[in-house]
Amino acid sequence: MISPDRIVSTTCPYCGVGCNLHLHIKDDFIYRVTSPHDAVVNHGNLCVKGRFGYDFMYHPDRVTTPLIRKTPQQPGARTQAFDRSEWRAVSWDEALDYVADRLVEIYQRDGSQALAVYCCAKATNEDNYLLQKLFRALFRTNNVDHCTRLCHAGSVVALQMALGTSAMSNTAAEVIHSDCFIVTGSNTTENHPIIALQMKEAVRQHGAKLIVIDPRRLELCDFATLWLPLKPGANVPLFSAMAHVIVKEGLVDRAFIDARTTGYEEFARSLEPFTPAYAEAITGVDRGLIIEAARLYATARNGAIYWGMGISQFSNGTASALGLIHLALLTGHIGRLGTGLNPLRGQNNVQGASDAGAMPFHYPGYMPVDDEESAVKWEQAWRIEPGGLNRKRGLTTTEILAHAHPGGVRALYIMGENPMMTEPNLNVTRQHMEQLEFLVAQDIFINESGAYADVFLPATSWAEKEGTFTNTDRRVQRVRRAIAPRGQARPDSEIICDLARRIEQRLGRPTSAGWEYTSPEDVFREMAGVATMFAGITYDRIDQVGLQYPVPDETHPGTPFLFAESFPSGRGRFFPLAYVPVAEEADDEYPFILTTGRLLEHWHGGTMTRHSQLDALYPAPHVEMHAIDAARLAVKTGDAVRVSSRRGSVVLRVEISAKARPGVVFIPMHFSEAAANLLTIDALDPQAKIPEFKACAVSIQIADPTEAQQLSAPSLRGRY
Ligand SMILES: Nc1nc2c(c(=O)[nH]1)N[C@H]1C(S)=C(S)[C@@H](COP(=O)(O)OP(=O)(O)OC[C@H]3O[C@@H](n4cnc5c(=O)[nH]c(N)nc54)[C@H](O)[C@@H]3O)O[C@H]1N2
Ligand SMILES: Nc1nc2c(c(=O)[nH]1)N[C@H]1C(S)=C(S)[C@@H](COP(=O)(O)OP(=O)(O)OC[C@H]3O[C@@H](n4cnc5c(=O)[nH]c(N)nc54)[C@H](O)[C@@H]3O)O[C@H]1N2
Ligand code: SF4
Ligand SMILES: [Mo]
Repeated sequence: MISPDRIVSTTCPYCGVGCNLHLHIKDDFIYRVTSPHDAVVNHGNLCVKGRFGYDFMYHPDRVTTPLIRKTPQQPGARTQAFDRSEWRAVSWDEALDYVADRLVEIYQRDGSQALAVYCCAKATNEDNYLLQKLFRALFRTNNVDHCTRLCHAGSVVALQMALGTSAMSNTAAEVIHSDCFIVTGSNTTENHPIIALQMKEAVRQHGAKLIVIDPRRLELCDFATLWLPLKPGANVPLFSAMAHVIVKEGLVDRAFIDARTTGYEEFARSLEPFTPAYAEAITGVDRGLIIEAARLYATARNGAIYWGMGISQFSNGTASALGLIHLALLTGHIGRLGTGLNPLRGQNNVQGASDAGAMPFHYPGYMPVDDEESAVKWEQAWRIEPGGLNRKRGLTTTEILAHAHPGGVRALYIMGENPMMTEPNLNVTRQHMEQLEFLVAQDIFINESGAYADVFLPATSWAEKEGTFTNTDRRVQRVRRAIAPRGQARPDSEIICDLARRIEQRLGRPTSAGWEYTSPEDVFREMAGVATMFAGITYDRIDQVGLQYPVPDETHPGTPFLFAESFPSGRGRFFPLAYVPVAEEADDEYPFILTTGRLLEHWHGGTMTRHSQLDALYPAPHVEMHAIDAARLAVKTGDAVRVSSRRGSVVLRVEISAKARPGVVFIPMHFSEAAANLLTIDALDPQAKIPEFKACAVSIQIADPTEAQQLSAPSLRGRY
């Protein structure tokens, strides 16, 4: 048994649950990860990623020196370079001077709109705050966004419309205080595993009733009272039919509706067509189940709703989320312990990156960029001349690449994202990437997007830097430097400040915005000085246990659940909804619906987990399908097939799965050798601009023997 030199307490770098990790260190090397039993969020439990997924930082492919491409890249003829021989190792000075020169040149030639930045939901609040500040304060652009656009954008817009705020209303662990809860569009067991444990405990120990609404037969269905297997994309008619039943059977909370909401009468009238029979015809869910689910949730003492990507990642994602919000407003299941509207946030710090202003429509603290008073506050904080900040909303991630053409976006700065794996319709995304004039990647690895870059800036991983992450419960928690940075890698915040000073010098505005910080805490203090929801949070106060914002002052204990008295918008608002089908339905040519998503062992584009020992647990992609479909195609588990959509095609092996339903196949998004996003459609939700990752039409053929030979040997996990 090794005895550690030290044990460092920090927060998991993978998902939004935000588990507390203890990193065991010997000779400046992390050899083991555990979690203490008194950890507030996870009570000592960790999933396989938290426990074993940290080792990517030691992988030989990790880049720890700044790099510049040997062959200068031209717009239209940009190529991918993964091989280190195509790059030149350079000093930090050379790399940062080069980046500053090129960005300033493009800014002075083409103006603010020619620059854009992708921030990073893996990086800290402080990192994201600084990067959005750099682009807003120096380049005067709001073309600032991050992967939240591909994630809960539909939920965020819907919650803003209905309640005036967008974070999870309650703490996930409060599920043990619910007597009925709905889990919909969330494969919680694989994607928020520790919250799934708490959900199962709520069912087993506390007798709560679980309603799962999901096209796939998820592991949570084993614990559910009801499972409603709907057709992908049919959320609106299903939730509206539940609302219809609640209204018709008089199960509404009339006192709550009168006191706390607006628009009920018109909304109730709009539900007329959404009868259970109509919903059954569209969703494929038995009307009896719809009625039962509505009654169970409405008559609960404390009902809660948890949801994920199966709600938001549709061209009707905003309407889908509104459909859920209506259920809570009708029944008053909000504003109390064990109730609430809970969009489970995905990345370790997607909540924090959004809070810190890494979005095109608002500054840190959700202060709108087009609101004069907000802009003035940040001009003062950043010591910028009055009227200096851009009042125009910026482009979203999905729009930034689409604007990569002369006269549009010319330079893109990507801190820790991977659009060439994670945006829809990759063949088109690739054409956009090729059109950029200048591309910077700041990451740990050269991922599929960084491979297109002109410059690579090596960042440290989460274990080599200080800062904070904000989990799905709005809990701001500490991240600590446990080991020295590998090679010349530097924390994101240091890279950004060093670059900002060089840009300021070139723009002739020396130190106006202030880029000299003594520590990440200093950065947090600056943000909390204006973004008042953090005003009472100090590093001292969150040294042991994080605090849930809003924390308005230093004596405030934090806010486990929101809306006890009112909503930020005053009254909660109902919005009559129409059913808009998915952009591409199955037909004779493309007879299957493809839905995409995640596996327990892997993370998004795979950059971290495929450089980790986790890869051995699930080394190759599969397309999951129902036994009936497999029989129809005359394939069995392990056979190689070609899956094609109107946009692209991939070759991978079949897995006949008990989770699948006939006509709907599932491909995980993690594997570059069969990238799901070569197939997906780039239809967007008109309000939230989120792509329709969860449904498109595909055909499936048995692969050529030569194609099949190129695949790695069949390997199956078969546990969930
Ligand atoms: N292991 C692992 N964990 C992760 C991640 C990861 O990459 N790997 N990523 C993190 C991130 S950023 C996020 S956002 C979360 C995402 O976590 P989830 O939201 O659980 O993500 P998905 O796997 O995309 O699954 C969404 C579910 O939606 C269902 N679905 C599809 N269509 C519909 C529909 O029309 N209606 C309904 N109601 N459901 C539908 C799918 O069957 C699936 O079960 O996970 C986080 N956790
Ligand atoms: N088909 C399909 N596509 C999807 C989805 C889907 O369900 N289906 N889901 C969407 C969703 S919900 C999301 S959130 C997006 C995720 O999309 P992305 O954010 O683009 O994906 P990741 O693979 O998580 O990229 C994270 C990158 O950050 C790097 N990194 C890690 N830590 C640090 C750090 O501290 N500093 C820096 N600088 N870099 C770091 C990693 O090496 C990696 O390259 O994908 C979306 N795409
Ligand atoms: S549940 Fe999420 S935060 Fe917890 S160990 Fe797993 S990946 Fe990390
Ligand atoms: Mo996400």
